[in-house]
Formats: sequence, C-alpha cells, structure tokens
Amino acid sequence: MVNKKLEKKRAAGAYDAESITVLEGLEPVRKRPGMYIGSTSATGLHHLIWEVVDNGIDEAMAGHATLIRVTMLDNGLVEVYDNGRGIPVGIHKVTKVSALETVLTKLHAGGKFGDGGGYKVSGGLHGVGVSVVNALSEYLKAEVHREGKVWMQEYERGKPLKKAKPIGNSKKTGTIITFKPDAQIFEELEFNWGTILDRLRQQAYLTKGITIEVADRRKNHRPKNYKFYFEGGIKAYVKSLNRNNQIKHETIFYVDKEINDSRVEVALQYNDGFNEIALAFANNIINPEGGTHLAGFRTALTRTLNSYARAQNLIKEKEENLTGEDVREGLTAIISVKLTNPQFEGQTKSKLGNAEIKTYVEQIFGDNFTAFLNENPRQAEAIIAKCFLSAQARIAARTARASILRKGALEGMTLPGKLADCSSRKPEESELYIVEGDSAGGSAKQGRDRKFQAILPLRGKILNVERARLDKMLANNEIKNLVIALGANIDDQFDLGKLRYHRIIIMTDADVDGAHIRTLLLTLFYRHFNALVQNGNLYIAQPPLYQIKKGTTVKYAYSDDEKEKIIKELGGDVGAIRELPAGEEEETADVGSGRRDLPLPEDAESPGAKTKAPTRLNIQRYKGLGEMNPQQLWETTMNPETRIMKQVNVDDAALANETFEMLMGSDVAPRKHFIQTHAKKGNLDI
Ligand code: 0RA
Repeated sequence: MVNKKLEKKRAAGAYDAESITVLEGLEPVRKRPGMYIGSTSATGLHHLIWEVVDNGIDEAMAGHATLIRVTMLDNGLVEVYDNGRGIPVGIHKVTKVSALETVLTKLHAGGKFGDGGGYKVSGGLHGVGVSVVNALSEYLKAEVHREGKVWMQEYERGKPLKKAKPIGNSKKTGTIITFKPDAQIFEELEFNWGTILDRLRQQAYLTKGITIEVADRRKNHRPKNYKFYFEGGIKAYVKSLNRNNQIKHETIFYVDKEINDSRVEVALQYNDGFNEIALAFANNIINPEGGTHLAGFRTALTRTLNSYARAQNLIKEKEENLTGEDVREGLTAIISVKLTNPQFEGQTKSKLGNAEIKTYVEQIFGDNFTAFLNENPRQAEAIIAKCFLSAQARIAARTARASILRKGALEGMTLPGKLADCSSRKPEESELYIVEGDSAGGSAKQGRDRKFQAILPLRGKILNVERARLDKMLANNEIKNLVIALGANIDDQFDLGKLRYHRIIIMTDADVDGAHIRTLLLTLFYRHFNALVQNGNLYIAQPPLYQIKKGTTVKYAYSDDEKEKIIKELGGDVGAIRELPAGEEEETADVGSGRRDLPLPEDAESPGAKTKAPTRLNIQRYKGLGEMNPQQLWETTMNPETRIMKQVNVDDAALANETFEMLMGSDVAPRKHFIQTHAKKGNLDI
C-alpha cells in the first residue's frame, strides 16, 4: 500500500530542513488520492481526521498542546481543534505567502517549520500533512490563534479563496481546522462514530497527559460527548486491558526512556489467564504483525526473568530455563516506540523493520525490568510464580501428550457406549449429531435415520477447554467419547482423512444453557479440531421455535418473524392474538373473527363470529428439544430434505478467538452478559 516513491519524497520533505525545493502543489494529491491516504473508501475518509489530529498530537508531544477536540458537524463537516502554538502566520521566505497558506497548499511543507524536537509521526500512511486534507476537501477553513490575533483563511479543493487575514483578537494559541471531504473524491462520506471513538481513545492512551474530546453534533445523530484523558498513558491501557481478568500482581511495570533519536515506552502486567496480549506501536500506529520492537521485548522478557530467577536461586543450576511460552502466558503488554524514520515490512507493510529498535527495546526494557524485579520483590515473586505454573503445566502436558498423542493411541479404541452409531461406514454420507442431554438424545435416537445418522448425547456442561490442558481434557469422559467417536485424533495429530463423519452437527436447546453448551463445543472444535472447522465439517442444527397448527395443517417457525408470517398465511389476525406472558406455552387464535378471549367493543360486534364455529390456530412454543417427540424432531431438525442447518465457518478467526476468550476467560461477569444478550439469537456469530 505504501508507495516507495512517495516514501522517499516524504522522507526528503519531512526530514531535510534544507530541501526547500521539494515544495510542491496539490495537483498530484487530487489526481492520485490513494497514494496519499491509502484509498478513497471509508478508510481513506477517516484518514483525513487522523491526519489533522496527528498534527495536534505532534504539538502535544513537543510539549505545546494539552487538548484536542474533534467535533462531527452537520453537512459532512468535521472540526478539529488543538491548543498548540498555532500554525505560523508570517510570510514564508520561499513562497512569499503566509506560512499558514504554505502549510495548507504545499506538500510536506510542515517539516521545514519543525523546531527539531519531537518525532515526526509518519507511521504507514500518516504524516502526509494537512495540505493533503485540504486538497481532498471541497471546503476547508483554518483558524489560528497566535500572537494576540485570530487569523482565518478558507479554501475550496485546496485553493485559497482569499489571503489569510486577522479577524479578531485572542489571548490564546491554537488551531481550528474545519473541513468537508470532497464528494468528487470519496466513495463514502459518512463518518463512523465508533471508528472515530476507538481510534481517538487509543491515541489518548498512547499520548499520556493529553485530553482528547469527541462530540457528535450531527443532525439525525444522538448528541454524544466523550473525553479521554489517561494520566498513566500506556500504563492505563494495560490496566484497562486487564480489567476483566484476575491480576497476578498489583504494580504495573512501566518505563519511558529516550535513546539516540528514539523513544521506548513499555508497560506490562500479568493476569491469571493463559493468553498473551502484546500490542506493539511505532509512532502511535499499531503494528499487527509486530516487528523489531516486539522481538526485542520478547528476548529481553525471557532473559530478564530467567536471570532474576537464577539470581534468586529459584531456578537451580541443573534446572531448565523458562521458555518464551512460559513467560508469555497471562501477559498483557504495550510496547510503544517513536522513531524518526520507520521502515515497514511484511504482508501488509505493518511490521516494523528498523534493526536498531530491537537493540534499543532490549536494552531499555531489559535494564528497567531487571530493576523493577529487584525493587519490587513481591511483584517479582508473583510474576515468577505465574511463569513456573506455566512451565509446570507445560512439562506435565508434554509428558501426557506424548502418550496420548502417540500415533494411533486414540484411534481404533472401542467406540463409547453412549454413541448410537450409524450403520453406514462411508464418512461422506455419515453424520454425527452431538445432542445436549439424555432425553433429547433419546428422541434423536428414535427419530433419526439410523443408516447415516449417529447420535452422541452429552451430559452436563463439558469441560471449559480454554483453560484446560490436553491431559486434563482427555480425562473428561464426554470429551474423550467425542474424540474417539470422531476417530481422527486431536490437535497436531488430528487427521481429517480419518474423520468418521463428514457432517458433525451440534444440536442444543434454544435457551441460555443451550447457548452455553454450544459455545463450549465451538471452542473445543475451534481450538482442537481447527482443520475440521476450516474444512466446513461443523454445523449447528436449527430446531424450530414454534409449531403452528390449523386443523390438520402443521407448520414450523424458526423465528418470531416467521411465526407472524405463518399466522397471517393461515388466516390468523396477528394483531388480535394476545401474547401470553413468558413461561406460558400455548397460544390459540380464532381464524375468521381474528379475535379470541378479547372483549369485543360493542360497535364491533361481528355476527359471523357468533354463528360460525371458527377454526382455531394452535401455537406451541418449543423451549427444549426434549419437548419434541421423535417424529417431530426428525421432521423439523434432522430430515435432510426439510431441516435448516448453519454451517460453522471461521471467517474471521481473530474475532472468533476474541469471542472465545471473552466467553472463556476467568472473569464471569462479561461472559454472563454476553450469553444473556446473544442467547436469543439462536446461534452464535463466530
Ligand atoms: C508548522 C510549524 C509549527 C506548528 C505547526 C506547523 C502546526 C500545525 C498544525 C496543524 C494543526 N495544528 C497545528 N499546530 C501547529 C511550529 C510553530 C512555532 O514554531 O511556533
């Protein structure tokens, strides 16, 4: 995405104070906007805001600004205010117009005014300058408070309407840029509030002491105001990321140091979970693929903890070191570096490549983390204890794994007694229904087509696999039964070619417990039979929510909308059907009069209803699979001709992972909330 030529140009323009010759007009920006802001889609549109905000953040990092305020206005306008020094307004030596006009109409003019302090933020596509925003706005107004006056200038598509001139007096300093993205350039003009909020919150975390205010003042939008201020910066970020976890030690490690022309900032804290969160940023831009800063951090983390543990004689001479894996379990860390000339590599150009940064982070983080451990023995003890726990589990699991995963150990074992297998031995046509509870399992066994449908009832909640090691997991009979029934081993020994059924169907009740069990099963498959999920072998059965009967006609509804539709089709008057309080199962409605049990208003007296016995609609709500008899279960949920199934595909693995982590983490509250809010949907979006 990042253009080489552009980068060269940008580097020259931004960092060489002498190179006044690179001053260039804005035509290239309007001709090839993608080269400057990445794209003209919604992402590019939002880049305009980031660009102006970045200028304010640069002012804050140089010690001149404390506040940035972003206001979404009507008519596609956005206003960005900062209380920095204000863009200079004096006449520029080279361009002979005001510095303000130069900054806004020449590419990369910003660099030449820099006072040498601070870092020019140019991560990825950023740092291209406010002139790019001006070029891509059908209207832009700059207001500068500086040297006792307010200066103002307006532009259309990058062209000044008049000269910059004072319009009043002011004792303050600062810049207000108000702009309207150009409809001729952007395919999308609607700003997304959530996107803006997330980004600005993250920027506030990354720039300690800055206040960022965000307000929505658009018509047809609910008025909203947010204010972000994090005294602790990335330390507060770590605290926030750990808010749903049990923490292992109170004090968050934090360091912020400069070295040569760079700055290294690291914060970390361990929680009692098993996952690692390590977010790496270069010049306030996240690097999802990591890079040299993350590599330096990891090296130093492992080395420091091992040195400390050995110095304290917690690891004896002959004992093994902690591994990288051991010291990363339960770790939450932010690594943020600032540097003048970032280089990016990798698939999406988002991996930091500067070799010197690895050394800087290793040294600064290593030294200061060592000091932290020595000065905070109680924190150190808790951290080392957590790492030892991980190491022990790793060693125990390795031993157990070795025997469990021994080739063939789980294959060819006697099939579990609870499994009602199908008679076919062809995996292509065979299906395994994993059914919640023995009673529903019984119905499914009777209702199935035994030629190709196998039933495995699962009792109770299966083990929470997120937190369990393979050896413990396989000590759980329900899971062991499932692994043996599938016949294809587990984890890295899993062999898709040995799978005994090509369709594995999770069938649970449409209630909260059912949703929980479904989530547990999805987690199990996602983590331990991932290839199976990838291959599209996993399904979720969709039992109906209602049965609607009229005379001998029986219909099933799989959603509330569908229920209403069917009632209409069968001639029931939806409006007149009384909704029974939750918990009652039956609804009946008269067809014809469309009324039942409701007092008829006197003037609405209907003679027809009196003389003719109406056909009644009978509506039954299913709460659990157990309420259906085998025949009904077959008709509605298992018969390939008529059933509805949702194929599970992990499109967005990251999102699924997050959902699982949130649902399976150590804290109960968010999990409960999630299940309560999503259980009704009938299936989990993963
Ligand atoms: C050039 C030079 C100086 C500040 C800025 C530009 C500047 C640009 C923007 C854009 C939005 N807010 C801004 N604030 C400042 C340095 C001014 C000086 O040396 O006094």
